[in-house]
Amino acid sequence: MPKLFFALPLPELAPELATWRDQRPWPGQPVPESNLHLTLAFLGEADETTQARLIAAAERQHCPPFSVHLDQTGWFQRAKAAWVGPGEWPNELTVLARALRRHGEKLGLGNGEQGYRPHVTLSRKAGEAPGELPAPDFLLRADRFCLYQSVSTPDGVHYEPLACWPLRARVKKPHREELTP
Ligand code: 2AM
Repeated sequence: MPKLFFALPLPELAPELATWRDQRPWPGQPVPESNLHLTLAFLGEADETTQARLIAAAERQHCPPFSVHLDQTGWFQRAKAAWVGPGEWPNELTVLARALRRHGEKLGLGNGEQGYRPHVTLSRKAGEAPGELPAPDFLLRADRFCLYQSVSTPDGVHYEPLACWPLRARVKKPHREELTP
């Protein structure tokens, strides 16, 4: 069964992030540019029926577009992942990530973790944190999110989008009085 996760794609930022990382001492094995993403919710292995249910739930998900300032570096010691991420982030991101995690949990998916720390993993197998560096300064303009599957190949893992949805605010239904002339 494929491993799934929801994430923000980084079509404009991925090349900039990879160049930025490659221009300075950065620990670990670089994540290929085409694999860079900002995870919203990790789901894990899901069969086809569960996949279809996730897609149906994501289709009904509303969230206005938002921007995230990636201005920090960090390191997850246990996962050995070195990353860039925001010091502060908009509530929309927290709410979207939580909603997607809950869709997964209702289907028996997820890793049981409740906290959410947005980040873009730039390298894996990093034995140490990124050293003292000028702070990153990247603006992620999020206007869609995707359901990805991890595909293992002889060249390593690739992340393939199964489906993407635009970020759009819920359209407020007008009150009855507003409808009558
Ligand atoms: P990360 O790189 O943003 O940390 C696909 O495997 C993605 O899901 C990875 O890029 C990783 O996100 C995240 N992921 C993998 N295993 C995970 C786990 N056990 N718990 C949380 N996130 C995980």
